[in-house]
Formats: sequence, structure tokens, C-alpha cells
Amino acid sequence: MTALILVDIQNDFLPGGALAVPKGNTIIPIVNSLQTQFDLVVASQDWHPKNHASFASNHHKKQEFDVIDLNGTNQVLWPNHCVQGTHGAEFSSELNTARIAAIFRKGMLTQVDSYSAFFDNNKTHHTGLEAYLKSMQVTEVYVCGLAADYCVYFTAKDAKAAGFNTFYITDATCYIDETSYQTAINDLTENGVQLIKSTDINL
Ligand code: VGL
Ligand code: ZN
Repeated sequence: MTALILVDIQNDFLPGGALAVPKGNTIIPIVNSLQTQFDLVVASQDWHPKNHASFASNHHKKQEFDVIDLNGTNQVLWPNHCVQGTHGAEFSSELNTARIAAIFRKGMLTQVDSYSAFFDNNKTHHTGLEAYLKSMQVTEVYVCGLAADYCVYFTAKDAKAAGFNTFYITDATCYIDETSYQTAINDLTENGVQLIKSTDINL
């Protein structure tokens, strides 16, 4: 069984949003047209309380994009984004949600960020995605969405580590920072994640 994971295709990560990923909107038509090829489509949703420790606004004398030590882990401080219940946290209205069978929310614990759709950044809490995919007999996972160098990267890395044959769809994701994107795709390749273009998918 094959699954497509739609990572964080939310208003705040799209042009005009609080943490807009450049050209992020361009992936939506690609993602919409891909969905019918998969046995299963799932989505993740970044879903922060407004006092979340990843927000620069919750730290004294810190600026957006500063990096701090948060309980022993490097943490980029982000603009407030994907706050629970806000418009910015909603999926894009252009995203076809009709085939999304399950939504896995992440980033709710105030003291730890959660890039991967599988675990928080300290790997102490599962979202349930791994058990869900395995219960559905999924063996092959395709990852797309936003952002390429953060949540899509960590989701693909954890999918591979969980034993799924994992594909990262390069033209169905966009990055925040080019340098971190290069580091991410090198690391994915070293870890056996396959990079693929949407036009090469024929399931
Ligand atoms: C993300 C930064 C903070 C993402 C989420 O979805 O890539 N990036 N929260
Ligand atoms: Zn976030």
C-alpha cells in the first residue's frame, strides 16, 4: 500500500502568511493532481498554542530566526504561526482535502517543537502516524508539502527510519532557506530516502 503525506499545507506557510515559504502556493496544483495515484492520503497540521516556546515573541530580547538552546536542543525562533484555531493554521482553501483520510496534529506541547509528522523534535512523543500507516499496511510513503528544509525533511527522514520505502517529491515542496535545503537533501540521500519528481510518479 502507498501513502501520500501532505505536510503542513497551511495558510501561514503560504505567501501572505506569518511564516510564508517563498512560492509555497506553486505546489498546491501538483499536490492536488497527485492524490488520486495513492491508496491513502494523510496530512499533518502544525498546531501551536500561542505560548509556544518556538515563537520569538515568547522570549525576552530575542528576534525572529535567532537560534537558542531550548531544553538541550537547538531551536530556531519563528514568528508566531499556525496558532490553534486561527485562519493561519487552516489548510489552504486551494488544497483538495476530499481524500485526506486522517490529519495528524503536531506542535501542541509548549516546550518542544515538532517538525516531523511522526515525532516531536526530542523524539519523546509520537503523533500516532507510524502506527496508523502500519495498521493500514502501508509500505511505501511519499512526502510533500511545506517546508522542504524543515517539516518535509524531518518527516521523510523519520518515515525512512520507521522502515517505510520513502520518496521525497522535490517539485511538490518549497524551502525556507536554500542552505538548509541543500543540507537536508544531502542528509536524506545519505539515509536512503529517494528524491523523485512528481512527473516520474506512475503508480
Ligand atoms: C515548519 C517551522 C516551524 C514547517 C513548522 O512546517 O516546515 N517550519 N514550524
Ligand atoms: Zn511550527
